[in-house]
Amino acid sequence: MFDIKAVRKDFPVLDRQVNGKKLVYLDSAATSQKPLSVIKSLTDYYENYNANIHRGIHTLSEEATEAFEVTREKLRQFIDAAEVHEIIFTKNATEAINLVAQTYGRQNVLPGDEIVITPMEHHSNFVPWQQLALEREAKLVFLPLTEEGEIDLVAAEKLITKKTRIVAVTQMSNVLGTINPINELAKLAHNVGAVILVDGAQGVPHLQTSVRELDCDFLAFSMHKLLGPTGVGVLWGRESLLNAMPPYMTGGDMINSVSREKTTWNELPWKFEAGTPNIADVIASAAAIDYLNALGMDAVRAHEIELVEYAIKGLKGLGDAQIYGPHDATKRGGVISFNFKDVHPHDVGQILNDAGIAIRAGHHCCQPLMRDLKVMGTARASFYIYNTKEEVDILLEALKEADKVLGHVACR
Ligand code: 7TS
Repeated sequence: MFDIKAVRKDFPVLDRQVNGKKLVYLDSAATSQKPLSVIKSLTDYYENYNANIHRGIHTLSEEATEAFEVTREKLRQFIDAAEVHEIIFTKNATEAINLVAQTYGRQNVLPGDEIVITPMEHHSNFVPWQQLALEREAKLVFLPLTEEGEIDLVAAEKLITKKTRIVAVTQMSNVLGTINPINELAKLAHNVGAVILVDGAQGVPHLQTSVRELDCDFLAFSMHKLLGPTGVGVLWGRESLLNAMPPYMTGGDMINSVSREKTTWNELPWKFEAGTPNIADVIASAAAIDYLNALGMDAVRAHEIELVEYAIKGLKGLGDAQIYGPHDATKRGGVISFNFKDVHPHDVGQILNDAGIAIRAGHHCCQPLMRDLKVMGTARASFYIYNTKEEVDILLEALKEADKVLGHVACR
């Protein structure tokens, strides 16, 4: 475990007040807060070596290029990829998934083929596959969930068939918190000759992730959810697959040679990085990875389990809260979606905001799942390394108040 007081000191925003109360930030699943080292890395780049990369032969450009590529190598190690050129920078997880759908997907999915997803996917790992299926006259197949909000593996075995080309699944649900059995799904996909894309937007920030152990084919995530700046997404893919895929966007940097008649593509990873990338934010992402490595991902996970266990117990103690997803903290990540019967989650969110508590309320970009759960939305508290049990207590106290304000009658 780590020293939580020392961790909190590294996040300046945690000192601020909201509505006259000390901020309790419980919305890290939307975006995490950033430590000083990340913020300083950004200003250091702009103050000392701002230059475009991969082109100039001047010192500033060389320094920026080196720092940019250092992040790529750190990411390779962080997710245990075999090759550094398998790491592609995008602007977010959404773009990384779209890249695969529009290149690998278009190339490999034919009429009558099937794309397998789950009902718990974020729209980012849902709409691109739905649109691809419509375009290719392919079928979108949904793996059913159990009552507890876990993927039904027995059903999955029957639904992943020779017709399946792609299985696209989240590593961790941003609503239910469920941690999915990627390894088992990868086996099922590979047994029928399909590939598996893992949406790691929620998983990678919280779980020690090895693409070799998961045995997946693509992994997509966003740095802004793991202490990094906004505007940096990561796509990891197997070298052989990336090499066989056409480019996603064309233009500068991604070419090898251009003539009036013809263009040839640059090698990996640059084939997929057209134009000037998000240099500053990629460079500062290295500080985010260093920060998590220093804490240790095992400790990050242990801290999260402790908080989730504590919060679920507390929420159950309130009596009126319906909690979605598995209740066992070891089977889920640090997001807890809940509802007070009949009370609109936005009202819960508003009252909590008055108490300085930031949660998210709504459909969480998972409208099909909301329909399955038969709710219009949920309130969602999500935790990260800087959250404490005291903050969970503040949340629980504020919910008790909300219960009074919103009327007990509505909650029964
Ligand atoms: N996949 C999952 C599982 C997510 O939770 C999110 C963002 C994304 C993909 C998309 O990430 P982006 O960086 O490309 O936007 N999830 C949320 C959320 O739960 N609240 O705000 C954003």
